[in-house]
Amino acid sequence: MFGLKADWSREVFERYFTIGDYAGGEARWCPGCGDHGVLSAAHRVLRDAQQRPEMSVCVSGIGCSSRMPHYMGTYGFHGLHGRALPLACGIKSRRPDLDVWVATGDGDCFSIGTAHWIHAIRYNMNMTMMVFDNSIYGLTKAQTSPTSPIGLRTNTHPFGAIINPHNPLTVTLGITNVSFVAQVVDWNPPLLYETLRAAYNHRGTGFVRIIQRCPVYAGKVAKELQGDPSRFLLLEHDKGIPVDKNVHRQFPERAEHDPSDLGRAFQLAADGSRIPVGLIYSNPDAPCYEDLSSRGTEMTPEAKLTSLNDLLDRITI
Ligand SMILES: Cc1ncc(C[n+]2csc(CCOP(=O)(O)OP(=O)(O)O)c2C)c(N)n1
Ligand code: SF4
Ligand SMILES: [Mg+2]
Repeated sequence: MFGLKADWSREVFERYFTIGDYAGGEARWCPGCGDHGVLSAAHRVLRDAQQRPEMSVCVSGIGCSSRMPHYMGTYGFHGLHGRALPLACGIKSRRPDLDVWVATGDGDCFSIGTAHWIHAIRYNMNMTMMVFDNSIYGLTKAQTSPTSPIGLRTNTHPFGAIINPHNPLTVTLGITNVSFVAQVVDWNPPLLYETLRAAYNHRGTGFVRIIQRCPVYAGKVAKELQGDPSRFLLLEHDKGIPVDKNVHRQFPERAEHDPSDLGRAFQLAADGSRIPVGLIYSNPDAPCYEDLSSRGTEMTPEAKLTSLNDLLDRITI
């Protein structure tokens, strides 16, 4: 313990927070599930930021990945299917002082939650948005998701998925006021950590699509990708995600990409021949909705009542 520091109306002890302080209940995901790595990376980001656990909240929808709030030692809200983002935006607009982490799946975000995805990106509230994309509905045991590749056999398409998957990157890049788009795989811990850290430190909605292994229901998808690193293109730049030689070893194909170049970001996202990993687009100057919507949160209850009465008096006849 290092001493006393004022916090709201009470005094708290300042101390060093360890990974254990950010961990919640024991993670019940299947062995080999990529979600474990994402959880560890998020714990590390918070530990390295020394954010107080009670100043963070993890919000989710429904799905295997959406169980994340249970495994965080922060506040949490396990919401309804597809509704992680409106919950997160609501929390952020009333409590802009809290860190908000969103955990959502490819079904949760790109299917039932599509409308919220579009609007939340435009609102650009300061939060870290992790989309765990395993190309399948995992929790409900293998239905086709919007990102299931053609030919993937699922319970809803037993002879294989029949239309091309959604491209979440081009969709997100096309939304007005988009401010941060990154893509990463769950099986490269240093890149995963650095990407989540960059999203966390970015002011605005840090959209991170995490290509995630579901060995139980979509094992073939990730296995093919893991077995062929030349499918990926690692994006590098001074303004991008920091990478070291361990990351280089896993990604032999690399390109310089300035993340402020939206046109090039689109090209990279749309190019079906390579899967970009790293920071695809970033605009730190995009306005954040909560800067406007949180006006008045600092007012006392008495001041709020007076201002409400003034307003009503103005329209009284
Ligand atoms: C309104 C509603 N519709 C459908 C469901 C059933 N359901 C629960 S999770 C889920 C899909 C989860 O897939 P995804 O978001 O990709 O998460 P994963 O389990 O793969 O991590 C569905 C369809 C539900 N809980 N609520
Ligand atoms: S079903 Fe798939 S996504 Fe769900 S916990 Fe198991 S491995 Fe992970
Ligand atoms: Mg899924």
